[in-house]
Amino acid sequence: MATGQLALTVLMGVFLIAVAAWLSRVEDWRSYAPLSGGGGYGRETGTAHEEKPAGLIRWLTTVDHKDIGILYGLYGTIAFIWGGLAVLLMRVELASPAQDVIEMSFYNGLLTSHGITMLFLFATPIIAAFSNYFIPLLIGADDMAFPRINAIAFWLLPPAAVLIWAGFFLDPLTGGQIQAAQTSWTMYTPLSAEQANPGVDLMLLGLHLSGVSATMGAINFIVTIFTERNNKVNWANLDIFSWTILTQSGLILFAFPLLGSALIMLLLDRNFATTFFTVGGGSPILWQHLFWFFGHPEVYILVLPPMGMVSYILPKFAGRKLFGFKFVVYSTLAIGVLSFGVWAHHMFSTGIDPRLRASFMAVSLAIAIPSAVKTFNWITTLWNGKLRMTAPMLFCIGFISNFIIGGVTGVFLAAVPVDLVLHDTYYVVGHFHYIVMGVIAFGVFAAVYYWFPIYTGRMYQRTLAKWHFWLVMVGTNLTFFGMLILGYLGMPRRYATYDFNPAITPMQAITALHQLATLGAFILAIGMAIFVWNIVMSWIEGPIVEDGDPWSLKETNQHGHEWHWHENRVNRSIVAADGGEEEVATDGGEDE
Ligand code: HEM
Ligand SMILES: [Cu+2]
Repeated sequence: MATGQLALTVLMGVFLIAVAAWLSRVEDWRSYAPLSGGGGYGRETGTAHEEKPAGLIRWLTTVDHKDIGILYGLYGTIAFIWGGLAVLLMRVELASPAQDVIEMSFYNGLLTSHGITMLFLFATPIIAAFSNYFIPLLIGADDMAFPRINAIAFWLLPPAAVLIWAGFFLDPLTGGQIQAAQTSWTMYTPLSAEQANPGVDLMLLGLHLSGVSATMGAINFIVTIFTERNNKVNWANLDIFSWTILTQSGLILFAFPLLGSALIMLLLDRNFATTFFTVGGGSPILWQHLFWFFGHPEVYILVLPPMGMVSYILPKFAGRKLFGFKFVVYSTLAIGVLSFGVWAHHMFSTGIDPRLRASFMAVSLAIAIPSAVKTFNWITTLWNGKLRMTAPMLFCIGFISNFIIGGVTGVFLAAVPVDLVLHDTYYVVGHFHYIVMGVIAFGVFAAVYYWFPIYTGRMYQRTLAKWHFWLVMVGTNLTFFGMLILGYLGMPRRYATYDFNPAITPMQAITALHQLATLGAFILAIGMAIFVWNIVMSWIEGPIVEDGDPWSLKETNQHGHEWHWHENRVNRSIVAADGGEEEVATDGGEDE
């Protein structure tokens, strides 16, 4: 035994030295991608760039930040569809009180997969889609600081998804030996430690991989924003979106490695008889501390960049600069710092020390202050503005109104006595969906429409975009406001069936609210189908944007770096069409 271990240790040492030796021989590992600009302009003129291989090989080997951004976007969209279909099935089951459509264990699998997918495979990557594409353009850099690490970070994600979803595919293949994990996205122990289903292990491994990917991306963004800025871009005039990505990356750096460690500990508990989280040896509460020390910052990891998008886009259609820019930056940093001090508000009902509870309540209420600062800044930016109700603007306004509901319900939950009543009811589900669907997804939609001409060179169909907005806005509020009321009526979350004592709550009210929520979910799904259709069709055959300033931003002096880059590209392709010389792409290095 001892000699075996010794041999293994020596082997590992040799291996590590070999890796180090190899790395030291790889020259220029901090290399740059070829000058970007091959992103597809010139397609219309037939002067495609030679520097990138064509077709599938290009997408498999690309290290261009714009290509990687698009890959992240495609990935996030697929994950959103998967998570959306899962939830539609769940909502169908919940439309009636009895268990009549799907198996309860399947419901639990869907519930787990929906949460994990939406948070780790949709929301995190979809933000990376925008940051990868636009941060270098916004700060006047050629590319990310480490283009290859950027590509590696993305390519860790497809295997992560395969592992996370593996249980669903392997269930029929293995005759039920390996099933989808049924731990819920919080993976609370002892349930998750004791569930003897290899599907859980596969999911934990996939989750670990997705965390490694996010951490690699975060390091890349921090280095890029610190070292690759064009010399005209200093900290004082760094745009608000880059500020939020910088803060987000800082949060990822502290939060995700912790999740990774906790996942490893859980895997060890499951497979190697350690006792970190067991009832006898360790403590299930330890899991909750570790999980939520990651989990609460995670929600700000997801919400800060969309806040940055809205802070960036809203002023463009309000015709005036963002009100109190500095305070929007400060509030971003304040939320970033505070978010690490509130995790135990998810644990008020676990029996932790009441003094601890009180201090966590205080910090949680304090976080409302920087959040309110942001909200008032957005509203003040709108005030007396010359509003243009384009699709991105509609989504920005929807974002703010949903954020107010999501935020205020959160303040309620931060109060210990209120939380003790509402914990683990649908009120919680309603609260966080106002944020994840009504805020995070809305910010993303605003950004998709706002930047559409840049990454496609075309314009989307505006009428369809407005249909998308109204369906999603109505669907979100119908579904999740219904859930807030369900929570007040005492409906617990995570159940596939329900039954109530009429003396407490009439069954008809519960059923009707569930049906309302199901209706809302389907309205949402129709809106999303229109969105995907619009994006795909407009990408293929939308009208080509030949204007360097399609949103008329020059009028209000808000033509940012990325549009400058776009304008250069448009001009270049016009020159090329004339048979003239092509200039070298400079990625919008100059100021506007
Ligand atoms: C598209 C419309 C959506 C609908 C109709 C919807 C609906 C639901 C429902 C019914 C549940 C299960 C509640 C329960 O039984 O306890 C749930 C859970 C969850 N959803 Fe969504 N959802 C949507 C979008 C999203 C998005 C965009 C995200 C993330 C970005 C998300 C993240 C989550 C998470 C993390 C959970 C698990 C929460 C927990 O158990 O702690 N959802 N959702
Ligand atoms: Cu929290």
